[in-house]
Amino acid sequence: MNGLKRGALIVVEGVDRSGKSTQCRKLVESLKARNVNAALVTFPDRTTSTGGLIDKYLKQETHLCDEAIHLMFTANRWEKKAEMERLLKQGVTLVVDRYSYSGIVYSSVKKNMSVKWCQEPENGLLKPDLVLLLVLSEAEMVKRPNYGSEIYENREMQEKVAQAFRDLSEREKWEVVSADGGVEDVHKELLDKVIKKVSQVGTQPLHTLNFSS
Ligand code: T5A
Ligand code: NA
Repeated sequence: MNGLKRGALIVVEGVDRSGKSTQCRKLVESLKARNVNAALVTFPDRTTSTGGLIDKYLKQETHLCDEAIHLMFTANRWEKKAEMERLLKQGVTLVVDRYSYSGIVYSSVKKNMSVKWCQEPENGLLKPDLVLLLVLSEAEMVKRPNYGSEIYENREMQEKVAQAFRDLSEREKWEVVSADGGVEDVHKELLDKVIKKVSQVGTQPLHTLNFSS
């Protein structure tokens, strides 16, 4: 490296309606207000060619078999890898709304695909410096605006996803943050962790994901 400090790759994960998009937007705003160069990245990115197909699948306007949609979500991340790497190396901190972990968790709870099979195509994508898991309690989950009509927006699926995220967070030692508080309380907790990480990454090299089991 040329001594230029790179940006941090920050990922926010959690079940549907845990407040990820709200929090990611606020994190970018607060970082910018502190003169930290930051940008928002969202997965799935519904604006790309694979994203258009994913959007139709989620809205149940088209059908794809489980394996095919899994690979579409992964391809949607691969499409953005080069741009993300370029921005990080230019010193831009990326706040990422869902990433490979959503890909692995939502697909593998369907049971017909093993975790190992789901992980494989994610290997080689950029490895986050920090993963923040938003955890929503049962009591709070029922208070959030109703699920919409997208394909995974049902209680049974979300409970399986919540459990899979909890298991993964223990194994990978993520930062777990309660999503039950008000928007500002959750934001403050996340921002503290993000600012600490941004100041730590400095000139550290970027790594890639390497799931092995
Ligand atoms: N998926 C995704 C895969 O299967 N594989 C993959 O690889 C990827 C990347 C769409 C689906 O795709 C699946 C997972 C999903 O099922 P999406 O586009 O991220 O993924 O989903 P969205 O519908 O856009 O977002 P979510 O449903 O996940 O919601 P968020 O972003 O967690 O929540 P947010 O911020 O939009 O807030 C939801 C509501 O709650 C309120 C908000 O105002 C909003 O109304 N709210 C709060 N209310 C009270 N207290 C708080 N603290 C609140 N924070 C937010
Ligand atoms: Na969202």
